[in-house]
Amino acid sequence: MAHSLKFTSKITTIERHILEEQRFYPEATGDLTYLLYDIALAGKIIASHTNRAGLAEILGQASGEVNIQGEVVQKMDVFADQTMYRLNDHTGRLAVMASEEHEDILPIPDEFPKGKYVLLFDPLDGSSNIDFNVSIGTIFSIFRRKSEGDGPGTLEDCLQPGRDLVAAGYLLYGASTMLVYTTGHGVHGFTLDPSVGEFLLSHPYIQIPAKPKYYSVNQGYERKWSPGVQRFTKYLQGMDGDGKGLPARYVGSLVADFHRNLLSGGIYYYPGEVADGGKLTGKLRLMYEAIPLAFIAEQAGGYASNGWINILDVQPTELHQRVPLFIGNRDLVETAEVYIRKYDEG
Ligand code: AHM
Ligand code: MG
Repeated sequence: MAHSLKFTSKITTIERHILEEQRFYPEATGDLTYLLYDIALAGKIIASHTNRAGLAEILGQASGEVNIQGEVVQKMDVFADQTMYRLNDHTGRLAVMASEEHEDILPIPDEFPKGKYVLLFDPLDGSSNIDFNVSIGTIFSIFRRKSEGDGPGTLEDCLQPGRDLVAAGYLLYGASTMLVYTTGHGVHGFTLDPSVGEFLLSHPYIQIPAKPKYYSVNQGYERKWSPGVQRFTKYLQGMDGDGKGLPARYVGSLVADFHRNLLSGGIYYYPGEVADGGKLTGKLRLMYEAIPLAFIAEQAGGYASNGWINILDVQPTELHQRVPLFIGNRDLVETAEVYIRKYDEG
């Protein structure tokens, strides 16, 4: 008997998807397309390493995990950092890069041409989870260079507000590896099929569900929070105002916590703590963590704030600037802002 050819959906690889998105930019040269391919490839390479985490010690030399100089296998975060850099330093698409692992900007080596884009990345986020086989991720942001000409990119090229993002995304190394990205035309998620080595479109046009399911915060630090944040947390727990009472989920890897809330609805927050001089500072990095995820949240119908204003409107002043972050369903993040405005000093 002939089988039915009425398949319900087409299979789309990330390559095809990125190429198809190029139609939004009739003037496109293909540079952004190839840059995104290279990031997807970096993700596959990093995933193939994170999959083997913990094996290096027991397999040792037999697995080739000791390099030619006899040095012990690289730490996973160093490997991820170098993979992102080495895949992108010579392609002629970038003016400059910056990584959460390095204090200063990462110039493109003299011998390679400089391009029109700027790449910022957190190579392996969730570092405290690496040793425990808990999900971790890579986060990236792409800007257009601001400096004129085709010389080396500058620090100013890197310090751009989220509003100027061209693309942003993350790789999540979880039960499966996923790549989620946006170029400002919706958020799309791909799942890696490890047997064929392809990212396949699994979550087109992600929108945060209107009804939130979880709140995510490290409640162990509650004593350090401002009155507004403490009170907002009570609201989420159903103990203040009209809050309904949400269950909590907290992985401690931003990508994993963000991704779950993106698909289930909810809010993640890492509030500021009162530091020296009474100033509130957050833990998360504006450039490497908050800005790219804020762009994705907004594209998925959500919102990200530092408690006072939209993260995408914060003007960066330093590469490693830290910021309080509230991100997820728009109404929950706006409610956090209301509490902070009402109970905290400006
Ligand atoms: P990292 O860049 O050193 O990994 O720190 C960022 C991580 C986030 O992934 C996570 O949301 C947060 O730090 C967890 O911090 P804490 O352990 O204080 O809850
Ligand atoms: Mg990080």
